[in-house]
Amino acid sequence: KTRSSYEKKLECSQHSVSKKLLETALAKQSNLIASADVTTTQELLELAEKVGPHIIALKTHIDIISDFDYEKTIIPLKQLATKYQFLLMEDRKFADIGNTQELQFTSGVFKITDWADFVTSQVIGGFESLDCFKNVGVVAIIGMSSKGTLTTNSYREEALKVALSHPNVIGGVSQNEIPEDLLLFTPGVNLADSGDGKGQQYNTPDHVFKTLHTDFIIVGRGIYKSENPEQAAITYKNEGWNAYLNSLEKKV
Ligand code: UP6
Repeated sequence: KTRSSYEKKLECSQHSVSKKLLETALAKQSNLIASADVTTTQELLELAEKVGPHIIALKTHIDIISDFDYEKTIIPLKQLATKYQFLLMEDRKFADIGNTQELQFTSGVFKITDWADFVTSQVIGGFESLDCFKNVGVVAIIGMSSKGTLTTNSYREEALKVALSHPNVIGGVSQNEIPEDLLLFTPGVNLADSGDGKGQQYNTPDHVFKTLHTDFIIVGRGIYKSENPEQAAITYKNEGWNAYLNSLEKKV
């Protein structure tokens, strides 16, 4: 079985954020999302500056930034996103009732709605809990990469029904193949390690393109913990792009 190309997916995509992601992937010949799991504004901006040219999106956990300040953190981050043409993905993994998610999305100090191009959300709160993410794309958490996760087969099936039916959802995070109508985002990617001693489980870019037909790889420590994050980003970008090209050709 072969997979659809990014060009084909772009033709079929309905959501403006899916289109932007696929257009960026094709323009930069990259399917790499860097996960910026750093804890200061300076580290965040330095990382974005180094990896920006090579990625299609920067994934944040904005609530781990200890000196967060909208003016000093978000404004320069948005400028870098424009300069280097990448999207901002806030990995908030919302998991509450719609009203609370709406407040978490729009209020507090982070005001995610004002700057994120797309966000991650659990679908455990059901279909209507996703209605509040009107101005962004949602990536639904379908399956997790950690050892012992409760995202079993039957959970994933039900989660996919919600994701496929909701107009705000552009894709899913999963370690399993999902229907092609959704973009597939796969974390747990590392070329050097197989785990982190805290439950994380890693695969190579080649593996996730070949077996899951993923669309985008998410790499955290493989890049930001590396001695040379820019070089690491280039390596993951090239590995990811070659793995994508191979997955187009090879019959699996
Ligand atoms: N992430 C996973 N697995 C999931 C969902 N999300 O690892 O199933 C996120 C983590 C982290 C990043 O929250 O930000 O992807 C992976 O980082 P790493 O490459 O350093 O392990």
